[in-house]
Amino acid sequence: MQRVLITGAAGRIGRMLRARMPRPGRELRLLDRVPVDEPGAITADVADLAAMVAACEGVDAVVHLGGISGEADWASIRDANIEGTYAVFEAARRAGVRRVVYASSNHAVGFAHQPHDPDLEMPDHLSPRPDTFYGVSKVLGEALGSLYHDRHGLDVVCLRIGTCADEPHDLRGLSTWLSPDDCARLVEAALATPSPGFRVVWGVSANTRRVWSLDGGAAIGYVPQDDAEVFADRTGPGDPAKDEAGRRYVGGAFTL
Ligand code: 15L
Repeated sequence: MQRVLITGAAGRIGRMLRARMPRPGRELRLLDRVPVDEPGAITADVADLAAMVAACEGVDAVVHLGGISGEADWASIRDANIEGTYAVFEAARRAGVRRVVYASSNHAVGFAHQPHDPDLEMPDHLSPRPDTFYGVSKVLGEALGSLYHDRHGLDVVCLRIGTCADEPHDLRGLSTWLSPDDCARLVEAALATPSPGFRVVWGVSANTRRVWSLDGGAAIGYVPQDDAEVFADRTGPGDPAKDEAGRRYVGGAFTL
């Protein structure tokens, strides 16, 4: 039996994965700070180390989605995302969990310039250039992953997720979209790939307008199937400042 703990199971991506990850021979252990309406689900704050150690008992891998998924004041980001991600890695170590798949974000590098030439793809592991306190928390989460790999031998795959939604909502999203099905494919690849060590991988679909590389994903066996271009007809220009930010920077409107 493979046991996978999903933190943030009640959130947007958590709900997408809960619908796509069940399979024979796998137990999904769901955790969120708000109750999840599933048998055996755990209600706990990811920053509660004792609760996280208990939740990690007997687990093979953690998919860590929990925390705040956008910009907020520093204290909130610190408590939920930084303390929470520390507690997840430390609990995984104490409980002997071998692998953590960490939902990082493109906002860890949000102020990186998008290439002018769409043939020049951006590599997976760009140096940190956060666009918000939220982005800073994702940089710190990746740094914790690197530390827990180097010092304690955990396998850690950090996914710099783009726009994970049922469909893109603006022009930037035609490039940055990660479909729910591709999100599940990416997480499955991160769970299945043998001995990944520490890696940072873009989370993006096979979008025609994509400028983020799929090489890191390919290296762990991720084969995206979806392309945001099918939504292009109904995705026109929006707020000009936001569209321009999306053309200019990885993080789009988060940089404004
Ligand atoms: C993220 O990291 C956010 O969680 C999500 O709400 C989107 O804003 C997404 O990035 C994006 O960049 O589109």
